[in-house]
Amino acid sequence: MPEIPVVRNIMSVNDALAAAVRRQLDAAGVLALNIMASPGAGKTSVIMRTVEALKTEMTIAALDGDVTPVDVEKIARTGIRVELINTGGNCHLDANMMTGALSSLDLTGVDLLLVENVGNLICPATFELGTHYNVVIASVPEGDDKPYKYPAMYRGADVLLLNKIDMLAYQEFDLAYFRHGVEVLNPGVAFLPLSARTGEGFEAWLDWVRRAVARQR
Ligand SMILES: Nc1nc2c(ncn2[C@@H]2O[C@H](COP(=O)(O)OP(=O)(O)OP(=O)(O)O)[C@@H](O)[C@H]2O)c(=O)[nH]1
Ligand SMILES: [Mg+2]
Repeated sequence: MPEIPVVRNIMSVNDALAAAVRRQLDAAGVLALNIMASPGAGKTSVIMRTVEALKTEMTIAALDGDVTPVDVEKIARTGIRVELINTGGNCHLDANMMTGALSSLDLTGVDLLLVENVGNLICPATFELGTHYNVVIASVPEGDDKPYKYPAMYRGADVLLLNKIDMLAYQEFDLAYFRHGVEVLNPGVAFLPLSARTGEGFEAWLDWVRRAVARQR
């Protein structure tokens, strides 16, 4: 019993910081996406392909929650502003880390901020960052049972990408079973199957991003 008030307290502090982050983003006219997935599902690949497709029509920046600069170096090659949020081994980003990152990342002129969360389907689901939408990326090689195993992550998605659909030809993946699990948890959630490798299905995702950015402007 004694832990319950402490946990509540931590979450309410995080929520207050997240609300402040949201106000900062809104004041700067920035649309921010919290991109969550298991390790290797394709967060960095989706970010890079999105940046390459949209960087001539809007200004994009990125933050990467990680313990090494590997992904930051990849994303930097696209030419956008990107910074590492070193989580020091924590399995998720939180609003306090966002506050620190936004004090050094120049948001001037930025339309879209892509935040790559730590690869994990459990911890990141609990912590609000102040971003506008939760983007969850599932991927074919992970298997079709993931909504059933990680309900909080799937329940909290505002848009769900199913990446690596080029792998459907090589792996058993029951799309109807996957979708049923998603629908039970999150009825009507935007569901966009795509491949960050081949580009198949990517245009629908880019349109979703364009619409979200236009609303924020
Ligand atoms: N076949 C296929 N491979 C992909 C696709 N998208 C990403 N990959 C590959 O999957 C691997 C992991 O991709 P990343 O983008 O690094 O995944 P991530 O989610 O950022 O991984 P972490 O940051 O380590 O959690 C890389 O080898 C990518 O080339 C895809 O659509 N199809
Ligand atoms: Mg990555």
